[in-house]
Amino acid sequence: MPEIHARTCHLCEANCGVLIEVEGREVLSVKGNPNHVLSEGYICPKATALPDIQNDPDRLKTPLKKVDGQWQEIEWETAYREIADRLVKILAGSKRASLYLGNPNTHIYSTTTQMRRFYKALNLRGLYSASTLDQLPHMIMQKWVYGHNALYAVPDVDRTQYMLIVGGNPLASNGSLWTVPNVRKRLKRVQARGGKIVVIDPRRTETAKVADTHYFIKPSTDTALFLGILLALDEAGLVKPGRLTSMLDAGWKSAWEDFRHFNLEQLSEFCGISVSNIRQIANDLGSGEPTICYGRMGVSVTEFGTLNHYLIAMINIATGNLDREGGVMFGLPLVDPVERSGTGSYNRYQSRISGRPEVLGELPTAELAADITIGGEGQIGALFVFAGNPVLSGPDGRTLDAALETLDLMVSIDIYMSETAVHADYILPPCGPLEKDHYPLFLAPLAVRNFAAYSPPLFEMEAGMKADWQIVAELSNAIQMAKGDTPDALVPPRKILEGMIEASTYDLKLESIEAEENGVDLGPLFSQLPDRLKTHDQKIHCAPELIMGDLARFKTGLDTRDASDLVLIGRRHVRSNNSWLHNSNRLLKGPERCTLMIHPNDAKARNIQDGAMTTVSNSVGRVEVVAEVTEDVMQGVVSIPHGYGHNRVGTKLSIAEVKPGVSINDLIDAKPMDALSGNAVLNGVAVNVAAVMA
Ligand SMILES: Nc1nc2c(c(=O)[nH]1)N[C@H]1C(S)=C(S)[C@@H](COP(=O)(O)OP(=O)(O)OC[C@H]3O[C@@H](n4cnc5c(=O)[nH]c(N)nc54)[C@H](O)[C@@H]3O)O[C@H]1N2
Ligand SMILES: Nc1nc2c(c(=O)[nH]1)N[C@H]1C(S)=C(S)[C@@H](COP(=O)(O)OP(=O)(O)OC[C@H]3O[C@@H](n4cnc5c(=O)[nH]c(N)nc54)[C@H](O)[C@@H]3O)O[C@H]1N2
Ligand code: SF4
Ligand SMILES: [Mo]
Repeated sequence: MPEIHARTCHLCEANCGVLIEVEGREVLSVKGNPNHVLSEGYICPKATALPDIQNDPDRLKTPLKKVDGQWQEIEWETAYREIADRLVKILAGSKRASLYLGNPNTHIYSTTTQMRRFYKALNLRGLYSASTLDQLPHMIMQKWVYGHNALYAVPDVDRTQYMLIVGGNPLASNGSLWTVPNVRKRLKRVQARGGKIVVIDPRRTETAKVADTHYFIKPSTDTALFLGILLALDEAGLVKPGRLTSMLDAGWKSAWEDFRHFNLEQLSEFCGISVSNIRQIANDLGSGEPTICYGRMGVSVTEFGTLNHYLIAMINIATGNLDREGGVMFGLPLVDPVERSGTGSYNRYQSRISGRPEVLGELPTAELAADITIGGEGQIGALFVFAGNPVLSGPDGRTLDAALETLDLMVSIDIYMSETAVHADYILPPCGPLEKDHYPLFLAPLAVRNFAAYSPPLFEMEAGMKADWQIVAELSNAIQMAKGDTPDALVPPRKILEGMIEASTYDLKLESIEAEENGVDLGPLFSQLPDRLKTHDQKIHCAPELIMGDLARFKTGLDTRDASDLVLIGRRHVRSNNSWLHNSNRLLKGPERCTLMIHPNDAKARNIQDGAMTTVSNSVGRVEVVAEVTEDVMQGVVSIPHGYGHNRVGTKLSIAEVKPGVSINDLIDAKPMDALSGNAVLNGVAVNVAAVMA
């Protein structure tokens, strides 16, 4: 008899409620759960791929060991022991072990509960992760301004009257650092109550198309726009922090002195948005009604990512919209990272490669290849990659490809023989997505409403398989034993989660949350300042020294920068998920998605027809990709989605290989970074584009 199971989709930050109809182990259908407290029936096409991942014949089911270039199956215990022995020998020399954590870790709460054990086993100093390809600028800004790296100000879209979206495309991404299922409906509701949505993006994105206004912006120039908005607010007498005033430190005054050194006309020219349009945006943001300024990937993965997020925070403060209903607000999740963990470290040690400070325990992923290949004390000899695919997702993937081959030991914990895993000596594959439990540990703090939801595993694990957390815990223990240490006792993740929930300020238990198939609504976001601030004086720090230093650096660049001919940006599509959801027929069907979007004028100047093959090249690399001539991308800008390039030798992704596409990251230089966070610069890269002669 078919049965319907309610659970949460763990594939992205939205955490939609899904209803999965099964008969035995067969999935008959996946539908949105209309009664879910957050998603109200919404799902995106990716949810329907959950069974495709679960049943994918390419998904790895047994631990593998590479012997003379050939993969052999190996028992778990043997794999653990061999890895541990090899690692201990490496650690006894001058080389170190390192770890790269990929994006899916954000969605696997259970492994988080075992991570400390893993770090200890590896003697880890400096983690590499997808965070330095993504949100580290937000986090370090939050530490410096609000006093804790996890104090994310979430757009309270359900009660706002105006939202400025800069460098984010939630209609494709389903929201980021913003758990907001069915964002389309929520944005439409803003418009239905007379509010406005404005998008700033070098591409007329899916979100731009539903917005009231869209402005093109020259890539990597948003800092100028944000400064321009601040100046225009000042000029119009709209700087009104209101009740926040008493929470602002002395830096508020000095920051404004720095802002006023800029010139609105020059800023406008730099970013390509007219002075009158900047004034209009400022007037709307400062109207006194609840408004939001929100920025995401497009303003994070640039040279001034941290500065950009600081300026966004200053705009929301200047208009009185931080900690205000309908503005941007801090969540109060059931399990609260702000209360549970330290505020975050900075500069405890430096990168061996560049001398850059460690940021929140992270080293820049853009330096990973160099850390493997450049000799000297502390060179990486052993690398563990956990749910990550940096060969496709990090800058200059070809160089990393080559670097991984030189490691003394590489271990990949992954469900697929990916472009990265293919370089490993051992692959340890965890169980399928429907065989594990889910709790939105990292996502609930980012949600538009405080909520909790727990999904138990839908299926029992297949014989011989293990969950991610088990692999991490057991491997760590084997390493500790090989070192001659006694491993710590193993506490299962569920038990740890129960403890975390019991320690929370809410009067709830895991069992009662589990019993609520539609999730538990913990109410709308509410005002929490100044209590929630974690700065030593409980004030908002408005002029952190390092950020103000970077503002000065931006000023110097503003006067000297010259524009390049064509610059490359990335994009996301609602049917893909970074580099790893291309092995589902259901998601892959439809037109070719890995195309070079190019404006008609730029195409014409190069004799490029729609659908023709082009070469895109620069000093880093060269790819051949089909042109999609479209006015949706601004003149001077071309766009290739990231996560493609599934034609590397030795991978096992038979569906993805049919439409391999090319990797945008083969064109991205690993050297430029956000000076403050070490975040990679993934957009705004100069390229040459030419037609391929038939
Ligand atoms: N040019 C450019 N590059 C980008 C971006 C961009 O916008 N432009 N975006 C960046 C961003 S925001 C991010 S987050 C990164 C992502 O970068 P990564 O995290 O390095 O890459 P993913 O593509 O998410 O790869 C995830 C891997 O985890 C595996 N996996 C999936 N589920 C599980 C699981 O349950 N357990 C285990 N063990 N493995 C699993 C998949 O098979 C895949 O190999 O990419 C970044 N790269
Ligand atoms: N379907 C799908 N959903 C996803 C993912 C996915 O791969 N596919 N990935 C998930 C992950 S890991 C993340 S981090 C989020 C990201 O979520 P978002 O940030 O919402 O997604 P992006 O599509 O990267 O949006 C970045 C936008 O910035 C624009 N942009 C590029 N350069 C600039 C610039 O210089 N200035 C401005 N103003 N804009 C610029 C791009 O054109 C793009 O529209 O999405 C998540 N959700
Ligand atoms: S938006 Fe799509 S991928 Fe994200 S949680 Fe919802 S159904 Fe899953
Ligand atoms: Mo991301």
